[in-house]
Amino acid sequence: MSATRRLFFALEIPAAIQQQILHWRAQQFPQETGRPVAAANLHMTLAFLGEVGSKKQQALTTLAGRIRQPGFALTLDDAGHWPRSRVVWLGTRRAPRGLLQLASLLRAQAERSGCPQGTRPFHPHVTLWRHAQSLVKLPAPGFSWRWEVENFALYESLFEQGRTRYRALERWPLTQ
Ligand code: 2AM
Repeated sequence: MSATRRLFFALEIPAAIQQQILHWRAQQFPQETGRPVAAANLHMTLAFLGEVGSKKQQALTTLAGRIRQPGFALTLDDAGHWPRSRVVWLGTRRAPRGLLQLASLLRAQAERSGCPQGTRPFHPHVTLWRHAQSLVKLPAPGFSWRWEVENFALYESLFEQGRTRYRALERWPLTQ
């Protein structure tokens, strides 16, 4: 059997915003909230693919490369806690149409290519904490980060020396 990789499509968060979020998180949450996600690992998943072999990866990247849609502005201005998955996240109060369209297309392509997408609806989020405590006091509203999303990427999830790291393998521009 050939080797597989753990893959997902996601939006990158600009490095300057990753740093601002880290700073804000340190001010807003106590350290015992959970396991903080490293700045470079902050991202927004569009479609999770799971363990994928090279043939399927090729098929998925060919389809991704055919996507033609304009970029969009994304604002992170919401936060939440999912006790079951023990995740604390940042999200958006108003998901832009372009974001929903892109995720929906990638998820449909993934499903058709043999990467089941499950039944839960897409909830765009950026995971901030993992293994969160059962009770988390969420920050007061008023925070907001906004940027122009101009591309999306295929990421590989690696587990090295006891740490998870995400590596962008390929990027596609959002242009019509
Ligand atoms: P999470 O941050 O909510 O855990 C890499 O693991 C990325 O893929 C993360 O953004 C993670 O979402 C997402 N992910 C992992 N397993 C998943 C699954 N079974 N379904 C959907 N997304 C998943």
